[in-house]
Amino acid sequence: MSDHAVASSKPAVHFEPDDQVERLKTEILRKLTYSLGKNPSVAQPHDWLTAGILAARDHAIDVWQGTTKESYATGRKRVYYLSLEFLIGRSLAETLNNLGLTGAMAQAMRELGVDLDRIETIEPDAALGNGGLGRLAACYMEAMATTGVPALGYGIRYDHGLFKQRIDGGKQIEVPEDWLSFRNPWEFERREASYRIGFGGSVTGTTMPGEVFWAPEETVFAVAYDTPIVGWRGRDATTLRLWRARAMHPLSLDAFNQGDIIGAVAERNRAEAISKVLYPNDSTPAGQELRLRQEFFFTSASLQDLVRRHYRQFGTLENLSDKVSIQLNDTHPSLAVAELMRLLIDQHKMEWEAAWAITSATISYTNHTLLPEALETWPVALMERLLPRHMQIIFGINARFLNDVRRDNPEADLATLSLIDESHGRRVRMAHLAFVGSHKVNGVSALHSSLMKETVFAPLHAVFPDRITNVTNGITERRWLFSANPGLTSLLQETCGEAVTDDIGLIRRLGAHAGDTGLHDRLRAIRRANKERLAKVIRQDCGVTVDPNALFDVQIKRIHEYKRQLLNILETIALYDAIRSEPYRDWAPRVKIFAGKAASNYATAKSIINLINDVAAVVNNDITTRDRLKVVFLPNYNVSLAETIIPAADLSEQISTAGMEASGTGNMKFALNGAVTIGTLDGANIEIGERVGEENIVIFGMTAEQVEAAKRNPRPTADVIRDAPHLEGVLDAVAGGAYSPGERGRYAGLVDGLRANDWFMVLNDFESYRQAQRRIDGLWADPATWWRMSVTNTAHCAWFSADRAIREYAERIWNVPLKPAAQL
Ligand code: 26V
Repeated sequence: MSDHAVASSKPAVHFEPDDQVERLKTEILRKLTYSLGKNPSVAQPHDWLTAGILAARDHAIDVWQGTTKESYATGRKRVYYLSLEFLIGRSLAETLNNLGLTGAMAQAMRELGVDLDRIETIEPDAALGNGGLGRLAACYMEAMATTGVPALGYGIRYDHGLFKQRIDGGKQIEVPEDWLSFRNPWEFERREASYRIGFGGSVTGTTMPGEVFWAPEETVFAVAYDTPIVGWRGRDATTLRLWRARAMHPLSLDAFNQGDIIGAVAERNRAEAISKVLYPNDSTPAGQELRLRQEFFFTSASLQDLVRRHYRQFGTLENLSDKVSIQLNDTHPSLAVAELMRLLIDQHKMEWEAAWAITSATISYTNHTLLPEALETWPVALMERLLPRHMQIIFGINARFLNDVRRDNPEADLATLSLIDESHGRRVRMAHLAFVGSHKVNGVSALHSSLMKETVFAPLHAVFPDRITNVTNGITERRWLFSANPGLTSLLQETCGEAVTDDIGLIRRLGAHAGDTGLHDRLRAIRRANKERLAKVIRQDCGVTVDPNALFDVQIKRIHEYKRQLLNILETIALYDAIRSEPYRDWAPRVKIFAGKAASNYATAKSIINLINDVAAVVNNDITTRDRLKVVFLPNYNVSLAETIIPAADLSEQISTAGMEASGTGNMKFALNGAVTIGTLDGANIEIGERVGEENIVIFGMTAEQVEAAKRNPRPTADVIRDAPHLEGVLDAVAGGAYSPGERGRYAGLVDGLRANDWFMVLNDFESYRQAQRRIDGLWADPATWWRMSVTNTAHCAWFSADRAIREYAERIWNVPLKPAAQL
């Protein structure tokens, strides 16, 4: 092979380290000067950040174009990941890390007089999601780039992401988020990729394929914005394509000329409202027309885009399911089933049966919650008004489906199978639509997937026994271990081999050293440094000084009754009482750390935040417990804060009511970073326990089966309280205003609610949880045991890599051929 051939087979981005630094310096200065129009002498930190991002982005583009070219050239099957949420967080550190440019960029910036670590922290979080579902989508985009799955994520480019949370007088205040205020240097606007999205109007014509005519009353444009997401070692990149809504006619000159200024921009405001703001709710489906408009808007734009791309490349849609997989992230994009049918039949003149075969072979659906109140339904009347053609198609799907069922099984209960729920007014069941229109439907943990078969989807499962499958969630170790915890990563490289960052499976070599006290000492030092960093944040954001030697006990996630932050804070009160009644015992010092947002209309969740802060105010000011117990609620939980908190956690609280947390993904991040889990047998906790071993996780509480039984046949509250000796006093204190002296009745309703109906088993699980916490005290007091547990957690959590999850999707759902797998 000639020298030339060798050189050209190298990746596009490859320089010797010194070259890299010099080259990056030049690039940064060029960006500063020619893209931002700034001279280095007057550049502000934000200008350096933007210049750094633009320089990094150039490298990402090289990778991206390589992947795109290869994907066209080989005609490989593509995955389209449709999600109303992508909770990305910051991108500079992760991109540099994946490109292998972190060190060179830091050096280049240093030589330009800039501290990279500092400017990285002023990048705004892209918070285009509420919680687990949105973060999962972000992890999967990066994992698809890493595993070489050709993929495009579709979503909405919200002007305003998830609200910022302030805590004022102990209460949550929502403040609008404005991540685009300095522009978004990562994205490319693609004016040429814009589509018309219709709403309302009427349907005319015959029922023959291609002869149906939908004349929407209203049309808006969807304009694409693309961002490359680079995988590990910069081998491949995926595309995040987010849609922005624009008006067809941004200004009505007629109205303007008549002096009607508001009327002149009315159409524009109505259209652009669609991509204005993320619905900040993961507690109940919004049920509002704007939400349905958002769902259809991004689904239709995405389907039109992928159908057009496919048609251009192959000149036919007959082979769509061989070349395309569409993954629905929950039911939010489930109109894709009807929209794909519409495009195939109305625009491409296909027969119904052929269109249906293609649609269901192409689409698959992930379910993320079984809580009945969370399952989306839309009134038929609203759908008929907003999407008349889609409603017809849904009726058509339903009629054929129910006919087939009736033919095969005349006894079947059609009311439970129907896509239309007739019991609460007529409503379209979006989960049924997604289920029927998919070839595979997956849950996100083993328990969740089996509960799907037994509960919400039992009737559909009986008709399609091979459809439900499980893919337990995963997380990207690049962000959640390598980037967030560089200290631990270096130790892992040293102990398990440098290759651990390419093959996370090697992390299990650490297990051989689980009892090595020398290793424990090093881990303790790493954790200690991470805790000091978090302690600083706590001091800044909560005004509370905490001791990094104390056990950091962490519960960070959305505030929800089923996640049971209330159980945690009630047990904290019991501990506080116990310390006060025996102040001379050698209590293990603890810092109770909470963070999380409550949906703005979720009164109980907000009241729980208030209680945590009220308890914090009392506990933190009590000199009896001063060195032993601190309680903090860190405001404005987001991806970046999680990256600081997780590597500093000793104890991970995963205490949902069994059967209610579909999977959890925070649980995996903590365990991989070496925190010990206290948790219920719920979601992926069960699988974490299976991997780390039952002696390395602290499990308490009722099982999902016991919860079901207790809901059907509740125990009298008096009995429950009698069996939990410390509970009565805690409840009385909270209800009586001991923690809210300024407003004694503040928590009366909260406590009355628990006493009247313990739906989430807070009282029922209290004693078991309290005892589990005392077991934790014992384990913590014995460092050799504690650190053995910690090491074993890290050593056995490689399986929770998002790469493993993506490989399972690729093999079992998408049928996408894989590049060779690393061992997990
Ligand atoms: C939850 C609930 C709970 C109660 C009432 C209504 C309601 C509505 C929506 C939701 C959650 C929305 C979907 C979601 O974010 N699910 C989360 O998905 C994660 C990724 O699969 C998973 O790890 C979490 O367990 C699951 O809650």
